[in-house]
Amino acid sequence: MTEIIQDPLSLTIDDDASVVVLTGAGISAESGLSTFRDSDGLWEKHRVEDVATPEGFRHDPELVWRFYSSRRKNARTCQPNDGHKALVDLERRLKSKNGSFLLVTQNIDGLHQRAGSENVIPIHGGLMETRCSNIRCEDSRTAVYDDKVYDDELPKCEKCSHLLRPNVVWFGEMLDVAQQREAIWAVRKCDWFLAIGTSGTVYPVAGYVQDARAAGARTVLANLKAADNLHAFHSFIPGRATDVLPKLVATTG
Ligand code: BJW
Ligand code: ZN
Repeated sequence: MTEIIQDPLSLTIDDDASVVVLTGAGISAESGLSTFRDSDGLWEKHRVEDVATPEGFRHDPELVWRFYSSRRKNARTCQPNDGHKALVDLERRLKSKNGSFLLVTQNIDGLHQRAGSENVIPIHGGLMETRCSNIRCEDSRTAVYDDKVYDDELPKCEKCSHLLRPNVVWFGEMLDVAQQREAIWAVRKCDWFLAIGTSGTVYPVAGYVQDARAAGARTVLANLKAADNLHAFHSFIPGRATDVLPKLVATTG
């Protein structure tokens, strides 16, 4: 049974705790970015297969680049919110005592990094990064910063002349092995595992809560509504990230 907690102030995360936070699109919603699976979310306006799979990119790269170009435009105008900032405060407090902090984010928007979070793994890639789409080209393994929008002429690799692609992880693609290893390592030895603003539908990260719990962590979901993997958490704090997180961080003792 998952316990429902209405008052985040009732939880105390000790200063010397080891904390892993997993965030999803919900934490950036109040910065003005769309989530995927809520009503009016990105998957209501676009078919996942068309814009977030390697097959979709092969079939219609212009469409995929329009999708990510439009998200680049939106992300440029957005600012980190009080939820992002509360996680920066938590990281600083834990690190200044004897605690540890790792933020694994599924978000590609870069808002955690812009807010000042330091120990961040962007496990689904980066919106403002581009790499070669040809897996035989060495530039397919090195992403470069790129905030340009491509509405008509698509970018090509200088080395092999194949199309460049956004440096994001699409369905059916492997996550970065080193990032996955680092995340799982931390998940298996943390005291607290906090998932924030994520529907718990996308694997492998939706399974991290089970690994954390099996290893003895206290597992907490802070989300607007129940996630698909709610049953795996000890506790659920319903609410908006900007309301819940500043209170959760304030209880660090
Ligand atoms: C608020 C709020 C507020 C709103 N405050 N909260 C095991 C079982 C079944 C399938 C698989 C499995 N293992 C792997 C798979 C296949 C697949 C998968 O998971 N499929 C499932 C959907 C069934 N996974 C993969 O393919 C992954 N690769 C992989 O595992 O490789 C090996 C392999 C391949 C194939 C088969 C088997 C193994 C890759 C996954 C890549 C996901 N990519 C995307 C798009 C790219 C990035 C981008 O364009 O941004 O990543 S999909 C999309 O979903 C995006 C997100 O990062 C991800 C998660 O979404 P998120 O963040 O949870 O958003 P929402 O919208 O779903 O939820 C937001 C929540 O916030 C909601 O609940 C709101 O209520 C809440 N909220 N406002 C707090 N203010
Ligand atoms: Zn190339």
